[in-house]
Amino acid sequence: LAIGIALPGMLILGGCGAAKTGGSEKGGIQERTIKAGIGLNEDHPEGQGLKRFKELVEKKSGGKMKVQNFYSATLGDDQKMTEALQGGLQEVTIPSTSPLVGMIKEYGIFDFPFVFNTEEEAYSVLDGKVGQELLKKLPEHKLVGLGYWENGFRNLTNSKHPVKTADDFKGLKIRTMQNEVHLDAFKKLGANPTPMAFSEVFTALESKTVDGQENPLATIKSSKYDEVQPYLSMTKHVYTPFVFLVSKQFWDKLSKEEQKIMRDAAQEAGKYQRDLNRKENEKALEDLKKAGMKVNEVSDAEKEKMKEIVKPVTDKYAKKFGQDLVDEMMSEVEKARKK
Ligand code: KDG
Repeated sequence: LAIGIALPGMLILGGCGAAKTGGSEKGGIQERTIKAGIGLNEDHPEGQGLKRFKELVEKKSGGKMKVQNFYSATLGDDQKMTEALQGGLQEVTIPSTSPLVGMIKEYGIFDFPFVFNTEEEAYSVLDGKVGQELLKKLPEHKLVGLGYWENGFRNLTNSKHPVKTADDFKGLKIRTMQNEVHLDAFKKLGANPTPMAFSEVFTALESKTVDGQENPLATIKSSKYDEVQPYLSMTKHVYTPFVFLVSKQFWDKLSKEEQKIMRDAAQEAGKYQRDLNRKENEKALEDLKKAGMKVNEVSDAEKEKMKEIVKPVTDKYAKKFGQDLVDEMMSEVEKARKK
């Protein structure tokens, strides 16, 4: 009788993506529900990419694997969702790598300012040896990484004045991600950085708790920061990626076939997401200008100055994260530059 009672319960759990029976030995495709959450909204290229992921998984599995998408941090911020994956309470999230640095310090190399000039340079590092080596560090933290999507080059917005020179950062209260490299770099520039979860940023800008924030154009537009931030400065100071994470507890229950469906869908949707993101960044610039934001470029000479000012920060963290890894990243960038 006990078994008779336990079995239906287990089947229901299986449907929630938490099958207790080792699906990996069984092979085939089972009924699964995959809860996927992100911090950005549905309009953002990340939201559109997640939609594509859902369509692909459902199609490839003949409708057996269902993906439920949650946007705008309704399941929590990047850190909270990552913890939910580790605890087996959520199956998928696609955070910035920056807030993961407390867990895997090496991810901090992607927070170094002014490393990449183009998206292609970033792709060559992320999809090459360095990026793949870092994905291998995830399973010991109960996570599986299926590749990198694009957040992109970050630009500064604020409510005080245009930022054209390194000096213009002085005294600005800037929201940053929860990441020590970002914090130290902005401090070096004379700004007053405040770490904060993404979901709190709009309100903090609106209430003037902070003067500014920095994010890629697609985020500035989709999060409507133009309504509360008059100045947009094209600092392009850092490229930050997204990493596609799956709960290892969930992953280990999947059959090889199911794992392949997830992997292929994350990669296909990721390619679509990166293309869309680049297009959206271009379009967003025009839209933000039309919406009345005062946009200024930052000269290469000023960017060089900013890079020089933050060099002690990158030198310090290169030692902490591993000089060899940083050198490998830089040599990959050099190679991509010659192509
Ligand atoms: O979905 C991702 C977002 O939660 C976040 O990572 C966006 O770049 C971001 C930020 O500034 O927090």
